[in-house]
Amino acid sequence: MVSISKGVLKITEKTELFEKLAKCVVDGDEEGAKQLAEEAIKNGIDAYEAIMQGLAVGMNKVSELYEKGEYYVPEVLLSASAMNMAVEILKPHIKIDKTTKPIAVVLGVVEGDIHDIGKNLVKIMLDAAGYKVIDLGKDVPIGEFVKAAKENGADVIGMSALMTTTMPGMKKVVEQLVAANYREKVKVMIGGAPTTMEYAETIGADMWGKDASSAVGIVKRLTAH
Ligand code: B1M
Repeated sequence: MVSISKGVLKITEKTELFEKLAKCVVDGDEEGAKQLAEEAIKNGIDAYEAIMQGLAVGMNKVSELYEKGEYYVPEVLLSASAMNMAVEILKPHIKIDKTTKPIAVVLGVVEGDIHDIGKNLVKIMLDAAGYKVIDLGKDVPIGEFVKAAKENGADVIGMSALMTTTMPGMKKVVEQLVAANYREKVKVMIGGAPTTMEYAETIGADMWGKDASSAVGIVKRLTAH
């Protein structure tokens, strides 16, 4: 655990704090992550910077370890929980421009699919970045995406699928958007282990997200005017 005095930190101390935040996520250290998030606030560190340069860096490392087979689902869940707890402390301190309408993202796992670990990470990252996330959860009926997008005036629909058998649900959502004359009003981002950019293009989605961190940059690009 770091011990940091109150006040403005030097760049090296700030870097050290970010590295420790990242390590807490990798280690699934919930208490450590919470304590460091509080230290960051006390020391006037920008909350969004602490999330992106600390917590998110740790989560990306966790994804790498999972892909290499060095981490399993329980470790990923613990890391996500550590990240989530720290985000909850940092989130109220994120500087958001309240004069403009927040960008709204409807997010969910497509029908027939209950794998929501990745989607929840995407939610954490989008939340942290200040987007308004309408989380439809998992196993979301196809029609719910279009309905929720219309009801909330969403800028982006984000869909996740983890099975080759449920991926076609994403195509159906895009088809429903076209049928409802709503395709021009909303951007579509997809993600999940079996999906690819090529698949996104095939089904008429706008973008594919490799991981939770890249989802933030994608929403930013898709909604830039
Ligand atoms: Co299941 N499962 N599972 N499973 N499961 C897979 C997906 C599978 C590949 C395992 C295998 O056979 N090797 C296989 C699917 C095969 C196929 O494609 N057809 C499979 C199967 C078959 C099943 C069941 C059918 C098993 C059964 O009951 N016979 C059943 C399905 C039930 C259903 O959905 N209807 C089932 C059940 C389960 C559990 C409940 C036990 C559990 C899910 C718990 C939960 O999610 N709450 C589970 C798990 C954990 C897995 C594996 C092991 C791990 C998935 C995961 O969480 N990855 C998985 C095997 C594997 O992937 N190696 C497997 C970690 C997560 C962080 O990664 O979700 O890819 P991921 O998300 C990443 C990126 O993809 C990206 O960001 C995330 C973070 O960086 N991303 C986005 C994700 N969504 C995004 C959206 C975006 C942008 C980026 O924009 C919108």
